[in-house]
Amino acid sequence: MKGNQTDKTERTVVLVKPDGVVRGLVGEIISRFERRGLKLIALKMVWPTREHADKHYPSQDEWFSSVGSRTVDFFKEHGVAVKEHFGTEDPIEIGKQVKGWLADYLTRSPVVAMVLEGFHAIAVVRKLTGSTYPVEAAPGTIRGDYSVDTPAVANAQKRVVKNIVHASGNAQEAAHEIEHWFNPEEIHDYKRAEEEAMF
Ligand code: 3AN
Repeated sequence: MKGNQTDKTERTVVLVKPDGVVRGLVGEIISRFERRGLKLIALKMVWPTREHADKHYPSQDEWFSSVGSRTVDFFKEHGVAVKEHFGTEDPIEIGKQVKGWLADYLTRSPVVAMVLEGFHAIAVVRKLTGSTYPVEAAPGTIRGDYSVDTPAVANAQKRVVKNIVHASGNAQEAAHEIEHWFNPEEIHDYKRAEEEAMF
């Protein structure tokens, strides 16, 4: 154990996506993580290539299926046939279409990539970020405070749901994303002033 680090100390990646950057929300977003007590240990602005954007997201059927199933459930709940938008009801095929839109979308403008460190950081950041579809995200979360975008509109326009930020979904994604966006020397180790007081 080093300082206040324990086995519950985690690192996670947040991207401010093109909609967050062009709407001028970068400072607001970073400050929400900072004030919660998460430590910013890496930060950069990058204009991703299509290939870099594509490799950010998993290509396993499990991930496609999870993105697709959530989409199917959303349309069922709202009484709209998912086939109207995607031409299929297969969650894996739907997930693949969404991934294509995502990779295109991430190349639209620079994104801001960061690594945050803290106790249970992956789950804490996901809570601050809010549900995937802003229309369903709780007030007080980033997505719930700054957007009402919905698949009902996004998919009719054949585009991603613009939900301002990406946050690693689990430890495996976090490990991949840290390596994907940062070199080891771009990640910093320092002590925050209030660490003594908080823990
Ligand atoms: P999260 O970003 O909350 O982890 P995932 O991993 O299920 O959500 O989805 C990845 C991204 O795909 C989301 N952030 C969102 O931008 C986009 N997305 C998910 N479902 C749809 C959909 N039905 N239509 C358009 N974009 C979607």
